[in-house]
Amino acid sequence: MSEEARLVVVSNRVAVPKARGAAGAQGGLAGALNAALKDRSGVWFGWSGEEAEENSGEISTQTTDGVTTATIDLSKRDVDEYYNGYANSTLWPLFHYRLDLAEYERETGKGYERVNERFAETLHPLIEDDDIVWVHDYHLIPLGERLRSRGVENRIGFFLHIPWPPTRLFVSLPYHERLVRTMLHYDLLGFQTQEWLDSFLHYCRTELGAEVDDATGSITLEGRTTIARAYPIGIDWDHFSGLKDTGDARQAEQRLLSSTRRRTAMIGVDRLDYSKGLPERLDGISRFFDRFPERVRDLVFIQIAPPSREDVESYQQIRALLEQKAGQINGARSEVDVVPVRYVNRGYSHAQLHGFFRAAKIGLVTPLRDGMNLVAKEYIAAQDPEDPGVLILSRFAGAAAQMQEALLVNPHSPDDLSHAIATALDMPVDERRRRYEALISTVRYDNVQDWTNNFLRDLDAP
Ligand code: ADQ
Repeated sequence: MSEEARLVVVSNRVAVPKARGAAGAQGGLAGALNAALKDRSGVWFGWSGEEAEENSGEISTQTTDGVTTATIDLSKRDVDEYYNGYANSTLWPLFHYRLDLAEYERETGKGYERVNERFAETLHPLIEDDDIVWVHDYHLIPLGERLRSRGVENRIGFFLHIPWPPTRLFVSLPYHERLVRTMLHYDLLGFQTQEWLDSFLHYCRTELGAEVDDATGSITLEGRTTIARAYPIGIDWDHFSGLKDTGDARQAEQRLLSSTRRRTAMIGVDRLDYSKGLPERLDGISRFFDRFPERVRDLVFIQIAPPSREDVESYQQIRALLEQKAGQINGARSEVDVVPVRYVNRGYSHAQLHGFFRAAKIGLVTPLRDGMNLVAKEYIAAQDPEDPGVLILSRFAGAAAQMQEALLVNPHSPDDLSHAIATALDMPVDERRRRYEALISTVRYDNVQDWTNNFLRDLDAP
């Protein structure tokens, strides 16, 4: 592989590779990127996650197993404006169709541009002539253009992990045109699904007047051509399915089974984020128990949701709302020996999640909007092929395009959710197996290694 170009990956945060022998211990995306970086003796550049008194310009590097990570600290102001501000209070809600939550502040927009400029300035000297550069996600949209302005002519690709909103929503962003024009400095743009790609191409055609070829994804504006394509991300199948035989997975499975006894466990696993549809999910469960009060003895719902982005106000609100709704269901429906909803505010390892998924005969993945959603794929990967559970999946998750054999629902409709839960609870094993077999093949073969290889193949050779 040595004749391949060296790879430089850039993302907001960097997953420092585990020491030799423990490489399998890290999850999906980080593991796949590290594998690609290792093949190509690459560098992974990003924010350390630390706040410094002031920007020193210092890069901290570490090389493990042939992969070099290079990180910088950010000042408190940078973190507030770039990360909590523009990335997570403007772009994230807007790209998840939540205009009601999107904040448009001049200062945070400037902070976003300033940090992207700093990334470019610090990264530039690390890039060698033949390297290819792969930039990730909404935090770093303008980075490619910033590098170009410093004379970087290498091939640079960008992958967006979240949805791209319809043009009519996107134009509510001040300076939307400026942001998209920066994207046309990349050689290759990757989106999770055809739907997000179509929205992006529509914007380029109608708002920028670019020449767009839908068949090839080529976008030409002012003499520059960029290719945009859909690359649906998958899970690290070998790693995740291999967790089945670990002590942690077995223990977690037993723990859940013994605590639910004859009741069917239904599970949700999400970061605590308003895009994941958690309050709406609880409304659906509440509707189910209103309709079938006696089934409180058949079903227990376990929601695992560790807090995220706690410095952003909308994230504090969602947490309070969820606690309130879980409390209401339990207050109305509990018996001395039965509590219908268990809400766990912490994260677990992938091995433990594997065990919980396998013990739960229903997986509830109901985001209001999601770029892809890997939990849906992990849930399927963890099932027992002889006695698989049923996946209830939001039609608004990117994953729904590939996972049509799940029970697809509208996550905004309590009736739809309640009906799907009843269907899943009573689904005969033959039908469960039939759906599982269709789903497992996409989860297994459209995996994260495939995704990395497809993107890098197109970035390597136009
Ligand atoms: P996320 O919004 O973080 O990612 P998702 O794809 O569902 O969403 O999860 C990523 C990983 O986090 C999964 O491996 C999952 O197991 C883990 N995780 C989630 N909740 C957890 C919990 N409670 N405890 C422990 N681990 C948990 C963004 C986009 C997605 C896209 C991914 C990858 O929003 O749409 O699928 O990037 O591109």
